[in-house]
Amino acid sequence: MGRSAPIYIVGDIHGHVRVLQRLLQEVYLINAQQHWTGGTATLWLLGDLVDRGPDSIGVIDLVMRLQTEAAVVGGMVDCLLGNHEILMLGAYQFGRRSTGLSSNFITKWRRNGGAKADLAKLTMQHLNWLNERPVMAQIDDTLLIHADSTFYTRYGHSINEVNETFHALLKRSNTLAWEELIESFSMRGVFIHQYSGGEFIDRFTQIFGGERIIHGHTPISTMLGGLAKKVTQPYIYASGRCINVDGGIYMGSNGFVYQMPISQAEP
Ligand SMILES: [Mn+2]
Repeated sequence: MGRSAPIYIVGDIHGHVRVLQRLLQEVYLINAQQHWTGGTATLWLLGDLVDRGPDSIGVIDLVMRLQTEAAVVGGMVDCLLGNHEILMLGAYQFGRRSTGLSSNFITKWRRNGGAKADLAKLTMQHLNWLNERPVMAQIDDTLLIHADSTFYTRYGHSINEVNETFHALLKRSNTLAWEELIESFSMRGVFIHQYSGGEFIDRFTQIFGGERIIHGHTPISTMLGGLAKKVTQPYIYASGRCINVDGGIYMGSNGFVYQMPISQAEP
């Protein structure tokens, strides 16, 4: 069975709720009142909803509500966890505690664009919702991840295993494990590496399945040079096997929504 409803992918929003509203309106997934009008469409956000921008909690609220509204009409909205969700959750849970190996959790988060007022706005609903989000997903032959990094393999060798390991870790108060996760989740740029990128893509897709990878995390202008403002579309590289959807909204890009092409393969 081929899928018929369109699938949309959105990269790192980083607190820019008005940009997200505009982007979703432009592809008719929401109306001017910010309600879901996408019908049975699927919308995936690839993480880093929060930090650096003006209204992180507003972004979470919007995505949570759209998830509920979409489900009612047979659509689907979901979001992967990015490193900034983990940074914020760590700051919330551990505050100024430190493992002694590096700065405490609040300082680390603030240094990465965390806004202190957001911690007080986080409700149990937000926390429970964030704690349940996946870190990896697959659509047809395409893997969805936040970071252009292979660190995911440290947490499991299947999508389910990685998601379950993350969820178990987030429930524990093991500050060392959290710190290690935050450190390794900040790595980037593996798949575009001039000599070894292709090999990393091969190994990654051999382990997790799929033919290609869609990721965010590394603004396209950081990857290619130039101004974020000029970035208006995904960056497809590694002979089409990698698609970077991080427009660099917090650096001044207007952002974009990536619509996945309909798969030609019939199972
Ligand atoms: Mn990130």
